[in-house]
Amino acid sequence: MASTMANDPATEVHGDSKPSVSCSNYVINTRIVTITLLILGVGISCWVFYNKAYAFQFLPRSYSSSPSPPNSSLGNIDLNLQKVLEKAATRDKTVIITTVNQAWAASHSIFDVFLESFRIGNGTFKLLNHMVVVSMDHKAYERCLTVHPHCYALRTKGINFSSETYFMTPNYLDMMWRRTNFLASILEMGYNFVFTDTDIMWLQDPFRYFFQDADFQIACDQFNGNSYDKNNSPNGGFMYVKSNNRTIQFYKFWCSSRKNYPGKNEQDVFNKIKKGPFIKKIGLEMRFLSTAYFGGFCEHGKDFNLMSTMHANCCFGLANKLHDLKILLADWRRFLSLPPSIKALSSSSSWRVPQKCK
Ligand SMILES: *[C@@H]1O[C@H](CO)[C@@H](O)[C@H](O)[C@H]1NC(C)=O
Ligand SMILES: *[C@@H]1O[C@H](CO)[C@@H](O)[C@H](O)[C@H]1NC(C)=O
Ligand SMILES: *[C@@H]1O[C@H](CO)[C@@H](O)[C@H](O)[C@H]1NC(C)=O
Ligand SMILES: CC(=O)N[C@H]1CO[C@H](CO)[C@@H](O)[C@@H]1O
Repeated sequence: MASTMANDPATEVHGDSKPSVSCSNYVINTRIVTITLLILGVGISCWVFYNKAYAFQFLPRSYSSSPSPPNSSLGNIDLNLQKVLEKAATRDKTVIITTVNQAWAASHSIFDVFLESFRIGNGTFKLLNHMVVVSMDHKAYERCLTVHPHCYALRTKGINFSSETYFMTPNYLDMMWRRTNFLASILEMGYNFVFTDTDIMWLQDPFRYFFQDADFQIACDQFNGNSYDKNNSPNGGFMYVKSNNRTIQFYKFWCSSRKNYPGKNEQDVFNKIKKGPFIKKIGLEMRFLSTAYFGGFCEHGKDFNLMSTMHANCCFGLANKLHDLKILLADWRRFLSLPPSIKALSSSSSWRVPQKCK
């Protein structure tokens, strides 16, 4: 996935509203590491295939200055993002956010499959009107403009997030933190969001499955049956976060905790801090979403009638994900075409995946 942000001399964020939140303290360091790796040629030769939960993989092969935004005074940038959010938001100021780069947004790649899921999902088509596609590079932005009404370019000067990136390399970490910081600024601007990885298929409207009383709810790779239990294994690829003082404080804390866990991605750090006293102190209501509704290749419920989203987690490699997600959508289509009496049976259907994702 994506991320690192703002207010760092090394990065220039198209849309970071409040420089007060920074996930990017280590950008310069990690950039130096990245450059060193590249010089050594390590970046090209080591295919670290270790992606457990994460969707986005980026290879740090290309590392060059991306085009800086035409005119990057912070005021303009905020206005840009503000405009996109205003247009896309629901009446209660909620947006769906996903991030893409060139490799993922390319024609016939994951982004197309992702959009297809909204079109064939039950009650999901209308949700596309509320989705903001955040692109990490220019090609992804151009591609978005051709297929979707709400596109936003999140740009980083000097870092090229265009291609696949090795899981847990410095470039990967920067992207993940940048994303977290970006989401923090969305909250600060007063918008609630559902963040979704692009390798999550939206099969049914998730809003009817969300907890009404939670500030922060997150999907899981494995779910132990208790939505309050912080021992669940969360997956940052799918979260529903309401904008309020508690969540804004929490995101600031999350971002600032990066420095205490060098080399960790935002999900690892989340797992470090989720049980800490800070959450209690600010009174953040955190819940974990059941895999019966928000499933994935790691774990999922059996009843298609309940299934809201399916994530290509526990899978690495864009091509493998793409292969299996297409089969997953075919399975879903087949389920939808069953006669109602059969469809209603909880055992009417089963997934033929994971295959390549195994
Ligand atoms: C970033 O990397 C991609 C993929 O390797 C490449 O096609 C593109 O030209 C690069 N962008 C810049 C601005 O260097
Ligand atoms: C957040 O807290 C401030 C005071 O600390 C208060 O003025 C404001 O209304 C609060 N905002 C929300 C959204 O609760
Ligand atoms: C579609 O969703 C509605 C509720 O929003 C539900 O009543 C209906 O059974 C769903 N259809 C299928 C095929 O799951
Ligand atoms: C704030 C800023 O960067 N302004 C620049 C916008 O672009 C023009 C022309 O490229 C520059 O002259 C400004 O300095």
